[in-house]
Amino acid sequence: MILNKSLLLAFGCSLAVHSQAESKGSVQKPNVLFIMSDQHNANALGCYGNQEVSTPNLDKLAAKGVRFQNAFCQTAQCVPSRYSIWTGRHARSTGTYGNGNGQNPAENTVADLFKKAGYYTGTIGKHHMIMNATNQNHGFDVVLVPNDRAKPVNPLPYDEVHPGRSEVGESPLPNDQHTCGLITQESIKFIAANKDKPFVLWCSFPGPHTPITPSAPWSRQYDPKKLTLPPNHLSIDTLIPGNRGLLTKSGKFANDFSHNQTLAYYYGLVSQIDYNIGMILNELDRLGLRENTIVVYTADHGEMMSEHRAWTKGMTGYEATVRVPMIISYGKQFSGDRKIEELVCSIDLLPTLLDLSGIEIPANIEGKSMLKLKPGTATWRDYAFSELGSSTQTSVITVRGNAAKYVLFRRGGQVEYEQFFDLKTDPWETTNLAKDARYDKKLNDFKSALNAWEKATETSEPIRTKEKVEE
Ligand SMILES: [Ca+2]
Repeated sequence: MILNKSLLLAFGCSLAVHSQAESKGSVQKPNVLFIMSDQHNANALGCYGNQEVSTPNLDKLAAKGVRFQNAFCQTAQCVPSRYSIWTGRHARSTGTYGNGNGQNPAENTVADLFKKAGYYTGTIGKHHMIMNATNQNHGFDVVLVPNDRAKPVNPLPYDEVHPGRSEVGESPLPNDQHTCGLITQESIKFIAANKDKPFVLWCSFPGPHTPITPSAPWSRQYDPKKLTLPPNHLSIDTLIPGNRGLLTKSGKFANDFSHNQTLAYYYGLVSQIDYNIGMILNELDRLGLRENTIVVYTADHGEMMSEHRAWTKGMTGYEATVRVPMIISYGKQFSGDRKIEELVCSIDLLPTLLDLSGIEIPANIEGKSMLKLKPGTATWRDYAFSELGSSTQTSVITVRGNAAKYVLFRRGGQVEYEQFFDLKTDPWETTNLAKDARYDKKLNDFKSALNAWEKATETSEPIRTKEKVEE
């Protein structure tokens, strides 16, 4: 519900005391519906140009909003990436470098900040954080993690296919008993119960991360024989540190057709998630909340999805893992079926949400409010940084420019291997130009940018934890 000007004038005095956003002369506080999935390759969406996967609801959301063609997560691993999204800060700043690290209760999360501004906050689905009294559940009033834990029936042969050492196959459960459906039902309940308050709902699907187990009919929606593998499917850089581990973690894939079969299930799970997102958005429409709700869709990182023959994520800087889908739909600023080509980061989401809601952006947030992004002007940013691991130990840092990318692998803090890709001529990252003298100058620009970023960015010790976090 949007209040028109005359209503605001008529009730201006009483409204003014209700919220910061209203006191600034804008309308009532917007709700936030933040929908995310896990390990969603940005190429696996219709609205990102894929003609084989079916994502009608996300396509519709993109058509009402804005989609970012070049959005990058700050770490291609669950916990650090999610915590960067929650805090608007890089992993090296929060100290949550990897899935084995805890979180610093002194950090301000999205839920802490919105709760302080009078919002009711919920996280439903995979949050992957340590939730306890010390960190006050990171500011969330409601924490629900529905999970069916069902094993697939007739999975693909495990000795051949086991992305992330998990199974791939059809779930025995229908959608309403599947994790996807359970999260959707709880999300719909949350929205209906809180329709009269400003709320933040973090709705987080654990798929299409492994195990890749869609329900019927989505498990049977795609004919593996008709699916196209990515153009870089056969391109492997055997010199990448950990490349063997990456492939071992994916499965043997001795039979090439296994890639198509896995892709059919992966697309199936993407389509099942899309169906559920459609149900949640329908509920927003039914309750008349759509106009006053900021809707975001993104993922914590990508999935190799058979690019470079791998099925996982991990220690690489490839687009498949660091690039993420990102769609925002709200108001005039984020509408009109627009495609934005500028480099944006997962850490930009929190300051953008705060800005849209009239809440002050804390000074230590490292992302930028996308309200300041003027497409086509050179005022935004030249590089996006992603990092997995600690820079003093084993790590991979990706420096993504607008048309090229530098990837630095370190061991013991020392350079172990480098990649450089000219994304204009080689968007699928098949030719490493790091040793090509013609690119020396350009490569040095990227190294200088990395050096400057490392100097400027706050660095914390890794947060140790004894509490086990499942992947
Ligand atoms: Ca993840």
